[in-house]
Amino acid sequence: MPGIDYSERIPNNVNLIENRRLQRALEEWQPKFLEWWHDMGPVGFQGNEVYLRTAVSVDAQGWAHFDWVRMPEYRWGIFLAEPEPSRLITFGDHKGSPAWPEVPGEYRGVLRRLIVTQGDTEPASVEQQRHLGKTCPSLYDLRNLFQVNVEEGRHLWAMVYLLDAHFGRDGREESEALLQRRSGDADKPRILGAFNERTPDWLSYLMFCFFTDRDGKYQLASLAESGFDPLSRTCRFMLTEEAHHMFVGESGVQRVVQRTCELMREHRTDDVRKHGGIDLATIQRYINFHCSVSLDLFGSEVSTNAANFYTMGLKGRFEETKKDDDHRLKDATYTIADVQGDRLVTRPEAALVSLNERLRDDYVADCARGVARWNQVIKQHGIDTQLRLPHRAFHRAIGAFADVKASPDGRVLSQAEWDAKHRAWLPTAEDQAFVGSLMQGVTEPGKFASWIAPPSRGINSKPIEFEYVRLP
Ligand code: BYC
Repeated sequence: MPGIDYSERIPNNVNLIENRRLQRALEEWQPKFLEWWHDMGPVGFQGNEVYLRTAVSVDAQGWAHFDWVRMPEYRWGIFLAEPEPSRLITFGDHKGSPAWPEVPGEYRGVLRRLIVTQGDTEPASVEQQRHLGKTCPSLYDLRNLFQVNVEEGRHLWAMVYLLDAHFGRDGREESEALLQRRSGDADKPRILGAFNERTPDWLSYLMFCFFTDRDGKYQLASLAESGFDPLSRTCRFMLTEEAHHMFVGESGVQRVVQRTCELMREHRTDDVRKHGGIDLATIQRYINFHCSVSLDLFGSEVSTNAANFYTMGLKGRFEETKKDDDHRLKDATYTIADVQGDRLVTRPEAALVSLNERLRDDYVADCARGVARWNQVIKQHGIDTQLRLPHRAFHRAIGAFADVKASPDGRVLSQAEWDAKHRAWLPTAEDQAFVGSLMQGVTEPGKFASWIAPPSRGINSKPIEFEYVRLP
C-alpha cells in the first residue's frame, strides 16, 4: 500500500481513519502547526505559487509529484516507509528479537527524549531560514529554499505523529512544546546548539544545508536502525527527502566556489570582493564555522547516553547491519580523539560509549568527499588553493575539546594565540557585513546573483530559466 490517501484532512499512509483518538489529536494540532507556520515560517511569498514536490507514495521510485502549490496549502502529512515483514532488532541487548510495534515501557522516557530532540531541529531550521526569501540569488534557489522548508515542516509532522500515537498525554504535551520553543530565543531556545545560531545570509544557508542537514542524515540513519519499528519506518522515509537538502548545500556551495574561481581567473586576483564574488578565504571561514557547530551535534566523544541508546536497541550505528562484528559491542574498543595536556591525541576507548564519535567519523568522511568535489572545481580553474575541513578540536562547544583552544589545522593554542588569530579562522563581523551586502534579491527567471553560478540543470527536467516561483 505505498499510496498515500490525499482525500483525508491529514494525508497519511498509516490508516489514520481507523484510529479516531489519534486522528482527533492530530487534527487539533494541525491548526496550531499552521499558526506556527504563519508566524515563524518563511517571511513573504506565502501567497505565491511555488513549484514544489509532494510525496505521493513511499516507493523509492516515483515517490514525488511536482506541482504549483502555495506554501500554506502544502499537504503536510504522515508517511512511513513500508514495513519489513518479521523485522528483527539488529543490535544491543535485544538483538534477534522482533522489532517493537509499540514503545517498550521501560524505555519510554529515553525514546521520547530522542524523538523530541530530533523533532525540535525541524521547526528550528525553518525559523532560522525564515528571512532568506527576499534576498534569494535566483528563483531556482528560492524554490529550493521553500522545498526544504516545507519538508522540514513535514519532518516535524513525522515526529509529532510518533509522539501522539505512542506517548499518550506526555506525547501530546511534547507536540505542543515543539511549536513553542524558538530558535535563538533566550528563554525558550531550541534544544541543540546549532539550531540556535542565526542563518543571516545565503552563504550561511548553503553551508547549513551541507553541514547541518548532513548531521540529519547520519542521525536519521542511526534512528532508522531502531528496534522501535515506527521510528525506523518514519526515519527511512525522511531520509528520502533529506537527500535533496544536502544536494542544495553541496551544489550550492559548489556554485559559489565556481563563480569565485571564474572571477579570480577573469580579473587575475584573489580579491574578488570588488567584482561581486566571495573570496575563497571567506568561504573557508564559513566552512570552519558551520563544520564546527555541526560536529557538536553528535554529542560528547564519550557518552553513556549513546551507550544506553544502543544497548537498549533504540539508536544504532550508521549502516548497522553492514558492520562486521557482534552488534553488541560489550568487549570492543574504538579509537577516539582526545586532548592530553597541550596535545591532541587519539586513544582507545570502550566502543559502546564511543558511538557518538564513531558516527562523527562517518560524518566527517562524508563531508570530506563533498569538500574534495569543491576542490576539483578550484583545480579545474588552475587555481592552487584548497578548501579544508577544520580539525575536529577547532571551535568546539561540546565534548572533550570544549575547553580547548585549537587551530583549524589541529594545534592546541594558548588563549593569547587564539585571541590573536581566531579572526583569520571564523567569519568576522566584516565578512558578514560584506556577504550581507551581496544579498540582493534576484527574481527574474534565469538570472543569478553575481556571487553564485547557475546550476548545471533545473528541477524535475525543467529549464534553469523556468519560473519556479510565480511572482505577481
Ligand atoms: N547542543 O552524552 P552527550 C536534523 C546535550 S539534525 C546542545 O554528550 P548524547 C536536521 C545532550 O542532549 C539531527 N546540547 O550526548 C538538520 C545531553 O543533554 P541531556 C537531529 C547538546 O546524549 C537540519 C547532554 O548534552 N537529531 O535532523 O549522547 C535541518 C549530554 O549529552 C548537544 C538528533 O540529534 C548540542 N550540540 O547525544 C533540519 C538525534 N550535544 O539529555 C533537521 C537525536 C549534546 O543530558 N538526538 N547535548 O539533557 C540524539 O541522538 C542525541 O540527543 C545527541 C546527543 C546525538 C544530540
